Amino acid sequence: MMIPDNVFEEVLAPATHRPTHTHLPIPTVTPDIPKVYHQYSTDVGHKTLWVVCVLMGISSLAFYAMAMRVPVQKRLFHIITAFITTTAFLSYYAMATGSGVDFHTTVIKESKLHVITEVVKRQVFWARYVDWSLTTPLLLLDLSLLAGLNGASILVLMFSDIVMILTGLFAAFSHHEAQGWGWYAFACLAYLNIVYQLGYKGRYAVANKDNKTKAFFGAISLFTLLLWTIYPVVWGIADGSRMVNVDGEIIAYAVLDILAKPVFGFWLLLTHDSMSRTSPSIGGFWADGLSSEGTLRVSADL
Ligand code: RET
Repeated sequence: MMIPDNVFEEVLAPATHRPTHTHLPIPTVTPDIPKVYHQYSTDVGHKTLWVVCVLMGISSLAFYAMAMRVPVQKRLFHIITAFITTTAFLSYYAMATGSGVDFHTTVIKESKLHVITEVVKRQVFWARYVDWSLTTPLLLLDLSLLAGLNGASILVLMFSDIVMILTGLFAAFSHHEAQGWGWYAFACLAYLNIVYQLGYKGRYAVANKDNKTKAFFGAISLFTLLLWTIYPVVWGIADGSRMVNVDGEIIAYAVLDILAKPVFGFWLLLTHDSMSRTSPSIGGFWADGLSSEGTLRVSADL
């Protein structure tokens, strides 16, 4: 899209903001006509979206190829990780081709007089939130399985994660600033619970594993938590306070997404493959399907 960022436009105050009660005294402070700012992405943002789309596609192909090279019993991490980058590929394709994006209007009022001083119409790429609501639980699942976290903690992690992303989406589309920061606070609380579950419960669970797995989980979970903490910071300065323009936001999320998905994925799968003797093997339904389980039960009865 070649529309310049921060296009400035002055409009007449909407009818609802013009005084209608003629019997009232003439106000001593005449409200200014609100200014409308448009914040769009430009060619730089558009190209960045395409670059990330291609990188996510290539990584997905590499992860599927890596999955095929290991026996099905050892493929769980490969499949989860390939699904993560495939979802990101689809979401970046949507954003690069102009889908999954909408305009969000924020009305800024002068605090005491409640007079509208500014109206900002900014592009919000909601496809990101669809992507994150699918991929962040999968990223956490990768880490939970690596640590050997119990089912209850995994469920709590998944729920907190979905709450974090959905409240983040509500924050992005809030009607006014205070409401938006309220949603943001809920999302941050959910994120703190993720940090607790992964950082505390995860470390506790991995303590029963071998030294290599312990060290690897320590490193990759720290990398993940540090990286994930940057997302709400970017949100705060981009969508939240609009200090960073839309291109800056696209570039920041692009770097973070590449680190959080393809880099994380290659690190996880290459290390997992190199530890193949100690990594868990999943048999039963995962490897053999339902029919062979039935056969086993019949023969066991005889
Ligand atoms: C939001 C805004 C509201 C507050 C918080 C957020 C956290 C988002 C996170 C996203 C992680 C995304 C990843 C994507 C990978 O491609 C929703 C930005 C806390 C942690 C890892």
